[in-house]
Amino acid sequence: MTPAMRLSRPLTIYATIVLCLSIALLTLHTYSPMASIPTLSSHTGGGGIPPSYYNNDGLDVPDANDEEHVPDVVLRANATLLMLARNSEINAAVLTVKELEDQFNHKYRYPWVFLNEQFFTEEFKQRVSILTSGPVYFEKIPDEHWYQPNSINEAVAEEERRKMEDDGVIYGGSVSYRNMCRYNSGFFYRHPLLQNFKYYWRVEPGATFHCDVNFDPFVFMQENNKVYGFTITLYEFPRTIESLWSTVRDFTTEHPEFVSPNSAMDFISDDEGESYNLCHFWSNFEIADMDFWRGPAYTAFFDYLESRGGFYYERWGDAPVHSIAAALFGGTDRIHFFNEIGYEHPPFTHCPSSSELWRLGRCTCDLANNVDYNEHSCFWRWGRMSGQ
Ligand SMILES: Nc1nc2c(ncn2[C@@H]2O[C@H](COP(=O)(O)OP(=O)(O)OP(=O)(O)O)[C@@H](O)[C@H]2O)c(=O)[nH]1
Ligand SMILES: [Mg+2]
Repeated sequence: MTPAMRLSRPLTIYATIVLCLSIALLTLHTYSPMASIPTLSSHTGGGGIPPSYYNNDGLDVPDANDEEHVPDVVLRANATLLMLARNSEINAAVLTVKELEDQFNHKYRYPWVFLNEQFFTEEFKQRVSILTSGPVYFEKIPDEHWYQPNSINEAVAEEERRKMEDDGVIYGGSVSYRNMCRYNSGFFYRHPLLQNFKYYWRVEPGATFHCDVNFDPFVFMQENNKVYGFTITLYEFPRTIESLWSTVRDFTTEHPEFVSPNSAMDFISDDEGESYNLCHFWSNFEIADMDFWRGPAYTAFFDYLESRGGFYYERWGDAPVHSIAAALFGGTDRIHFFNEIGYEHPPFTHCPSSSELWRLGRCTCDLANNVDYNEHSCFWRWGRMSGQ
């Protein structure tokens, strides 16, 4: 061995160790979701969930049969998961419940509330109850909250349904769909059981959750004073809401005091309120504050809408009704886009727009299949306004 070789040997060993360590670190970064949490904020763009909200100290998964092992989980927000469903939707319901339990709720164990205008069957209750990690309630909706009120002239309503059906409007001829839209607009949060809760996450049978949710969205809502959270934005069918915007304008003219100085008017109107651009948050996913719906602005607003009868004479949906109210009375700062939550309600999917979030959430959606950036979505308006 030459002196030069003797000198270079420790250097070679040192270089090899550094190389191996680098490869190990790179591999760890690539395959361990938790490894990237501290750097998350730099990858999520403006307005994402800050790293401090993530449950990154390992998941303390409860075993339903192990009474002694009570995981260190604290219910930190007054919130519930909420599903309106028919007994006939049991197969779709259990798939969605299991998915959300596996991806989110087994770590947080929030209650579930199931609502139905009929009594839930024993089969429904049993098949759902084996999946849930927290308390579960199966509630019948009071009749007076669900069915078409006597104030509606049924002959007029029937004629309008017939015309809408002739025009090929989806659910145009359906009374039960209208009951559902009106219920979701103005009644669910009045259910006696829901008086105990402030926040809810609306979940529909058949919806798909594509990513692990390793943070508590309710705590995020609470700590950031948010009233409404969404994942997907779309355009409404104009034929279903022909007089909704003029009704909104009449209401805000009578009650300017309810309109937030920071209103999200630019999301719902392209001409400063003259007309509605049909944009709405797709309400089959909602994480929201029921005290906002119970508050003076929305209560007066819903009563006003109800007095015009448009839930039955037209086919006003809860999505535009909630969205317009959140935009005008809540305002931009109180509405949150949950980019992290991969969500699908056929035919549309929201997949997190950053590959970092997609990897962290172990998402099953295709990054390239994201409704946010196609022509069906209003998201660009939200992005422009909110910086998200
Ligand atoms: N109990 C009950 N739930 C209903 C009724 N109609 C709709 N729902 C529920 O209300 C929610 C919305 O109804 P959907 O039929 O999914 O309406 P949609 O999402 O606008 O339409 P789709 O594109 O067909 O899904 C779902 O959670 C349904 O389970 C009903 O008559 N009774
Ligand atoms: Mg649906």
